[in-house]
Amino acid sequence: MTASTTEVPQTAGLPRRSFLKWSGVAGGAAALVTTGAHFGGVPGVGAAHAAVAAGGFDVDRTVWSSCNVNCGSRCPLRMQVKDGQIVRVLPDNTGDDEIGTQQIRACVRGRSIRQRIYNPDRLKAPMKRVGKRGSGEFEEISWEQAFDEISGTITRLIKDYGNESIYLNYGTGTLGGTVTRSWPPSDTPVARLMNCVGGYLNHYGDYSSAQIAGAATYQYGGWIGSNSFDDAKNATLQILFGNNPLETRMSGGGETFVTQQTKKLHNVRTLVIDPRYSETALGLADEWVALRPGTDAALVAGLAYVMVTEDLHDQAFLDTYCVGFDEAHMPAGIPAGSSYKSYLLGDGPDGVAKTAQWAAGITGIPAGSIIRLAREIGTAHPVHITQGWGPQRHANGENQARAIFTLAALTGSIGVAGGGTGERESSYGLAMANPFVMANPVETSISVFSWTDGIERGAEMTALADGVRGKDKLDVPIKMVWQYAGNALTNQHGDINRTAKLLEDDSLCEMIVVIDNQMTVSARYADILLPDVSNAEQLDIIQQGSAGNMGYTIIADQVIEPLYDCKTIYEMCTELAKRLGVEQQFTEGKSQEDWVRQTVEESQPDVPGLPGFDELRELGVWKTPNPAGSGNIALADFRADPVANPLDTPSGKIEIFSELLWDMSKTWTLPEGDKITALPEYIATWEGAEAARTDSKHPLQVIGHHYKQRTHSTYGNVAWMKEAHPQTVWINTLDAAARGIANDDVVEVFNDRGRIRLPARVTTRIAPGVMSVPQGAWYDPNADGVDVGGSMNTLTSWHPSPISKGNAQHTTLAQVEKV
Ligand SMILES: Nc1nc2c(c(=O)[nH]1)N[C@H]1C(S)=C(S)[C@@H](COP(=O)(O)OP(=O)(O)OC[C@H]3O[C@@H](n4cnc5c(=O)[nH]c(N)nc54)[C@H](O)[C@@H]3O)O[C@H]1N2
Ligand SMILES: Nc1nc2c(c(=O)[nH]1)N[C@H]1C(S)=C(S)[C@@H](COP(=O)(O)OP(=O)(O)OC[C@H]3O[C@@H](n4cnc5c(=O)[nH]c(N)nc54)[C@H](O)[C@@H]3O)O[C@H]1N2
Ligand code: SF4
Ligand SMILES: [Mo]
Repeated sequence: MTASTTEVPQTAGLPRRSFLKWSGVAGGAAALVTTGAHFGGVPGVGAAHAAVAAGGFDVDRTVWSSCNVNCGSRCPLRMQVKDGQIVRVLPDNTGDDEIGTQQIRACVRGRSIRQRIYNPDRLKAPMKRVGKRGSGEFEEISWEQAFDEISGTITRLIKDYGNESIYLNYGTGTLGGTVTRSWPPSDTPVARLMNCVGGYLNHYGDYSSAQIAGAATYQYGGWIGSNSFDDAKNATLQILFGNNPLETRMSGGGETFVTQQTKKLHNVRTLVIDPRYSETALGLADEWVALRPGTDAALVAGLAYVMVTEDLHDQAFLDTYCVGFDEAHMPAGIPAGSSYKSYLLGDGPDGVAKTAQWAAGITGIPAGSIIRLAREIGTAHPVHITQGWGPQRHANGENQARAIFTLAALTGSIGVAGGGTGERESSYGLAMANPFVMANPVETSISVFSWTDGIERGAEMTALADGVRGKDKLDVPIKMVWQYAGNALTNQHGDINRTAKLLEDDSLCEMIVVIDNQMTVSARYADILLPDVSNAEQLDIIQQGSAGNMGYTIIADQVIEPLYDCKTIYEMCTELAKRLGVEQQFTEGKSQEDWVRQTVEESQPDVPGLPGFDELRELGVWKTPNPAGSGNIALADFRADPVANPLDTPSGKIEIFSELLWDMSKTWTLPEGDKITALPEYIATWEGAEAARTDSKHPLQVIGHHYKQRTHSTYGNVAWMKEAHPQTVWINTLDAAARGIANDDVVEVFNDRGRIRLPARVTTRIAPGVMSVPQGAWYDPNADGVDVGGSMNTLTSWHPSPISKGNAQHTTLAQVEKV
């Protein structure tokens, strides 16, 4: 494939989702009606400064705070203080146990937050690197010196290289905050500071959902979500593809409660399609369908072949609402044999019929099961289909996601109650304002996953080869990285050993500023390390809580004084703004509390019933049910009238064949073996299921599921959590037996990029040929370079996905041996 001057399609832009990162948020503010009720609640218990003795503890006061990490929930926490110290953490006690009015009970992590706040790893004073970068050698410096050095470097870099040389790295440690918010970059205090001095190099996409966001853009014209989980009660069949709400949405504010209750009350038959027998398979599934990672598009093709040849698909739906299913519904000028039906029947360029036997050979699911499942799916209506983000965090992730959307189209269940689009479930959230955000004068952005390329070879990166947006190419490499509340500088990015080596060379990236409150893996790579307070040490508003059919907001008050010599991010950015001559622009003369008050005031018109700041502060958490009633139905308006409510695709319809991708497949330059296809075809990739069978050195696929011990790396240094949920590698009994590995044996998992050491969990809960290393453990190389922390990213690579240039971190091959 060759590069040409064709423009990057506009639709390639990640559609700006509402503030809620975790779900396609239902509707807008306009139709919102609310009861304005604060559900239940014991008067006085929530009051910020009331003296409360609870559970026999003698405490001075109970203060509403929160857990703001990036786990898909946002939990209110009631922190009890005695003599200036948090002595006890209690969950939400407002509401009841009904869907839509439930208590937002914190999970085990939030309840152990004291061990994070008072952790021995807490950063205590500003520090400057003295040894080689990454050596972990620092000396304490004054705040004055830290601010002077950072502002001096920013001024020099802007003069020498321009604002595009300064990058804000991904970080979601305070995703729930508003003034303290750490992602998206545009909404952070660091961005506000940089915008006052000309802007910064932005990123698009995120480590969570880069590929599915790209997929949704081409197939649906943007991020539309699927029906909410409580709507599954209206289905005859529920299917979850790599969707694990019982572990990844763990609180009463998450989907754990909604999915469990819906299943309990309505008992709709449920399939979980996942290489692992996940917590969700355990808790919800009537049938677990175990497949090889990265093969969902092959499974869908096998199912679709049976449905189409047995006439079990919804032809009328496909004719009316879709482009590209069959030859009669193709864009003009596309060669014959390019439709999805032709692909299925073997009438396309590859000449291969996608029979159940064909799919069985790729997915590892028996052909008989595929035929049975196809008949079940084809005769059930409506079918509630959602996918998590496991299927798309792969080298062929865009096609994985699009294939699952296509299955939803074949069932004709899109836009109806009990159906779904095949995207991730949506949930209801409040339309809150965020007055703190300022526009970035720089329009250039790179994919979230390509910042290491930006350091290594930034000026060579182009739109058509690397997905640079806003410009044909980057002019300068990245010279400075801000890492605020993130561990993606190493631990959460691909290939830690390679990343560490890149960062060690301080002639490339000249300045790294890390702002965290723990001595994390990424913090070791800082030139200047700034100790932030924890959220218990400052006031903020947690805007976008959302649980199924309930939206909520939390005023997280200051519980204790800042520990050690820590400062708030607002104070840090204000001091830097002062030195850069933009203090007035940055603060507008306002305090942090002023910004929180303004956020409430500006939100009130769009969130009817939202109390004022002072009342909210007393209430702590304020909840309101979805005014539209139970169950959000994605694309209901499109289903009702596709002409009046077209999608944002070029055709206005669901594009099973995407002409934009067709053009990209001819104009983009891709690494050898990578492929962009106009149809949601199965693509065998580097380090994929088929590569495993021919790679004698590294014959096992490894995924890194999201684990209850941690939220990524956060809480990874909390003793209670490590004890309750230890780090282990999941290995199938057959693979373990073949290698003489018994349960609890210490093993090493390795490939050419690295080696990790951890105990084995030998289990039939994972498919043969597959391992899983829960992602987020803290990288900890010993003298031999073996990572005894057991971090998944010691094994992953930098190789991005073809369309979104996203992180394909679940696509990894390795071998395992007993130590
Ligand atoms: N192999 C593999 N890698 C993955 C994934 C995967 O599935 N597999 N998942 C990816 C995904 S989906 C994501 S979202 C990313 C997440 O990557 P990150 O956004 O980097 O998430 P965390 O590791 O939780 O890092 C959050 C950081 O914020 C810090 N923090 C917490 N509270 C505060 C605070 O109040 N102030 C400050 N300044 N800092 C604070 C924490 O100490 C921690 O260092 O990881 C990605 N990496
Ligand atoms: N406890 C906890 N909760 C979290 C997080 C956390 O770290 N800990 N992280 C939060 C964040 S930021 C995010 S983005 C979400 C992540 O949410 P997800 O991305 O959905 O989580 P994963 O665990 O990566 O994947 C979900 C499931 O997909 C399966 N899977 C992997 N590959 C495939 C495949 O090819 N096909 C199919 N069908 N299934 C596959 C995995 O085994 C897993 O059970 O979770 C959030 N919630
Ligand atoms: S980690 Fe998530 S679910 Fe658990 S307490 Fe924190 S916000 Fe709630
Ligand atoms: Mo994520």
